[in-house]
Amino acid sequence: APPMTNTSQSISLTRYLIEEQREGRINADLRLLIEVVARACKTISIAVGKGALGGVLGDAGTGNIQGEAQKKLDVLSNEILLEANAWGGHLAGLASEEMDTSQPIPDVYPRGNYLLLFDPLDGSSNIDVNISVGTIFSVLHAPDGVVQAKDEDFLQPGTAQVAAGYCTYGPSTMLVLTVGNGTHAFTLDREIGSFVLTTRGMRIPEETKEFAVNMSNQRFWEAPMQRYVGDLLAGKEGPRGKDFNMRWVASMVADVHRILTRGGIFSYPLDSKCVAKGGKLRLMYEANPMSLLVEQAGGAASTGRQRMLEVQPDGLHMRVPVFMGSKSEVEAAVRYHQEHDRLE
Ligand code: P6P
Repeated sequence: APPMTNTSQSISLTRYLIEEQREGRINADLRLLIEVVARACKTISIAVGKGALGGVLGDAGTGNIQGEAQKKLDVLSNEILLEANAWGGHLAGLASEEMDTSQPIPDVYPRGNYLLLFDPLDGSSNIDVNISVGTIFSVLHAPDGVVQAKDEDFLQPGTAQVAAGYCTYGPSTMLVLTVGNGTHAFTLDREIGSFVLTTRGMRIPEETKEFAVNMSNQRFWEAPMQRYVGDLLAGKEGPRGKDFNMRWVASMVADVHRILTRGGIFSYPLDSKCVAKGGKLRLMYEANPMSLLVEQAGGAASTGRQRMLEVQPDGLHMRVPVFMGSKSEVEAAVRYHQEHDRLE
């Protein structure tokens, strides 16, 4: 790739996507779909950035299928993404964390053969305390001949994703994207209003000394997770032979972005509070898109017992345990689970 010497050399998201299309990795429809999602993320970024001045903080007074109270910005972000993608002409259906079932494309609009899934504003409990939140999205092909998708058309494993990405609304607004040819980061240039390529080919270091987990759940974890984290905390004198640091933003996009940038392992394991539901985080529009981004950056992603991208979904809102990040650390965490299961 040409060196980015100055802004006249900078590569916009549009130019990056045109280059991918020219090399035959994506078609015009998928390019358009990604551009529409990116534009919606810019609108969400502006709304999120207004904070208390935008009159959109606080609860919406409604709940979603997860039984979670919705923030006004959850609902607003969901509406922005629905509106932006309904008329685009490249979709056979849409699914969102905020909606019980997938949404058909209104009859007045043309159809395409892509399916878009998203978590419009993940980590929204952090909104009211001004901590980074993000939008996560995943793109699948609709099954052949399907022009009005039903829920079951979305139930494809993560390996079937043709694109995945997130937008993190932090000190800067960044779009991180893969179309299956590496993971790349774009930073929003607010003056010209476009995403500029700032890291081509993100790589997660194979080793790490940093783990991300909500430690307050420790007494609820299953045995292999107790042992794994206990050994991390034992540090240099323990079986891992090195000291570890911990970070937990409680905003998956912020935690995973840090890990894509400097390494680490993110985990939201099974615990006795969420085991009945299969885990806390959702497969289709959280774990799968993040897992594709992480694998494309040389990392690994697992449920603790299975490669995340090979999980066969049984529902739009299916939950899974999550381990993702530095390859050798994820493999270590998986080994604790495998040893436990072998002895059981
Ligand atoms: P906890 C946010 O609600 C979220 O879905 C993820 O973004 C985040 O990683 C996790 O839940 C935080 O969960 O139990 O620590 O609040």
